[in-house]
Amino acid sequence: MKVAIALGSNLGDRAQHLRDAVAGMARVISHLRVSSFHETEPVGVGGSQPMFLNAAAVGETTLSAPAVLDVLLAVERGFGRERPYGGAPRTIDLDLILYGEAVIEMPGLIVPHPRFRERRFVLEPLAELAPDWIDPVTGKTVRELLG
Ligand code: PH2
Ligand code: MG
Ligand code: MG
Repeated sequence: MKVAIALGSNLGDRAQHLRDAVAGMARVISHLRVSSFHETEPVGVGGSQPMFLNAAAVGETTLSAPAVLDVLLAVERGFGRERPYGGAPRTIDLDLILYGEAVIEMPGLIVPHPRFRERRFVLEPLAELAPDWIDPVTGKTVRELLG
């Protein structure tokens, strides 16, 4: 199955964190392609936070969506990611955005990611890689969602 992942970091050596996360994901996601890195203002996290470096990655996997999520969380833990509170600055955040054109709702996992349509920091890098991927919920392509 084709998968799309959003990457974000706003703590420490952000570019290195993105590169290391790509290397970690490449062990279970083949044909991995990575967007350019986008420096973005923090969105919706309140207070003052460092700027983010965001990217997107797409590839192929034989894993189920929950198994992909487990890998993403394991890679995050490998960076010593802590979650002191929601929206806290993070060394790395890996979000599963799209899993083919599947719609999945289960405890702890909603795909497509419920907020990706409003997030330019996800759509812009993703559009570099997969502008024609159709969001199964709205029927719009990534390019159309970007507007
Ligand atoms: N991630 C969030 C909330 N806000 N803002 C930017 N610019 N980039 C992010 O990756 C990001 C965010 C929740 O994970
Ligand atoms: Mg996130
Ligand atoms: Mg996350």
